[in-house]
Amino acid sequence: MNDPHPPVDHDMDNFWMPFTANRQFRAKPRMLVSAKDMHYTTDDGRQVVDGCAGLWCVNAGHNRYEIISAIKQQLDTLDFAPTFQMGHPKAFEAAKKVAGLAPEGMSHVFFANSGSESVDSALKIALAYHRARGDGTRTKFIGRERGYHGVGFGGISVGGIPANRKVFGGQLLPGVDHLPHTHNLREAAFSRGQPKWGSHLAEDLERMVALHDPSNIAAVIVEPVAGSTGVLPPPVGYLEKLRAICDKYGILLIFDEVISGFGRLGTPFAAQYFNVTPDLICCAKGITNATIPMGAVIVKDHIHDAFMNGPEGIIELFHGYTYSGHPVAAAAAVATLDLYENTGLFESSRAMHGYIADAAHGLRELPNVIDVRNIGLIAAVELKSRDGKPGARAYEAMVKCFERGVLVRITGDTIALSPPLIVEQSHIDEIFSTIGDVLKTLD
Ligand code: PXG
Repeated sequence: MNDPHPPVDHDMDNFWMPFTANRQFRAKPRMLVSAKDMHYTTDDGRQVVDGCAGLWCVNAGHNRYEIISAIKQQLDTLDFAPTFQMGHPKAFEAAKKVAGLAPEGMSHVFFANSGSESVDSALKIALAYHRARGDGTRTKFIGRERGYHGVGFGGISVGGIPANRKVFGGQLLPGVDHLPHTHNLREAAFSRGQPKWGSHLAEDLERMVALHDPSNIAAVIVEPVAGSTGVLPPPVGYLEKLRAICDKYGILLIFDEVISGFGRLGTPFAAQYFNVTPDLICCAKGITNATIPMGAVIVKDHIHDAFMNGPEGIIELFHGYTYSGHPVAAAAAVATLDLYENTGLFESSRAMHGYIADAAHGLRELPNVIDVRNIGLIAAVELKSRDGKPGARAYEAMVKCFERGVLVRITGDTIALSPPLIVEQSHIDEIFSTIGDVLKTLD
């Protein structure tokens, strides 16, 4: 028998941890050694309820037997096969499953290995599409302030995170402009679900079209719900306006659904929840329940078809990754999407939407709480920043919650919750009562 809690080697010099205060972490590590369903187990044997589905990715909960066994079986059958000028059945099966969840008319799937790669792939497909149609001057991208689209140079260019621009700004893509973000505490604090204020901000796209000329703009990319930069549900009518303006000027609309995809809002994609269909969808994370890295771009049929007009012997899209459609990731995706479907997970998770909203908004009177936001199975509590120390209060809250057995994510001074879709009322009670208790202890 494997020891479920083997001793952890605390010699931690070699792993340069991503998006982490490495020295602070090494001084006081938080180690997770196993997981099942809604819980992690720590190296000191404590159970921690997962309030954020890992990193917004373990949508069906941890270590689901159906997915793990499909991965093991695939490894015993075909460990790797190229998908450049060769094929293997699982990649085609996985693409069909993903397309089956996508909005009508989006039935072509390009595989990558992460959200960041899916974003770069989508941006490249947008450029290549316009070029294939003889519209090659359309090269500019419009992103949005506070957008997060991963960490590739394409993604940080269209993204709107000041820290990225501070450090890497010298070498971002040149032809990019940004819509204003939609966060406004004065107008929309404590909105339940979509804020009523703010749809007019989409009209800024008209100003950009006038400035750059539509003949130069390839695509607009937004997260339908911004996650990483603080949980920002779109104002009522906002996405519809973006769609209409893009249609008017022949601009492609890309939804980055890396966190909103695969049931986070109770529908397969946010596109269906908001009833706004983009031209391309970027996704990752929940596509394999995070067991094996995978990302994808789902493409509208007419966009895919525009590539298929040249001579049959040409490579239509000069792009791809060694591991695009990797057999093990593809097997994980097929098993994951089957599990979502067979258990009716997206539908059943909707029963928790109101409950998590109530629990989150129940914290509004606590000290330092300046906003509460929610949509689907996402909730956020924004705290007032300490003078001169942005992020410090939320960091302390995160550490204290972890010590009390609840894992939360923080971004700036916002605590973000995005539990696995199997979450039950008792977990939500535990998560929010712990956050509430912790907030009362913070100065
Ligand atoms: N787009 C969006 C919208 C994302 O949220 C990415 C792209 C990049 O995905 P990869 O797989 O390359 O990391 C993301 C990633 C958080 C958090 O706590 C969010 C992400 C990653 C890590 C933490 O908000 N989103």
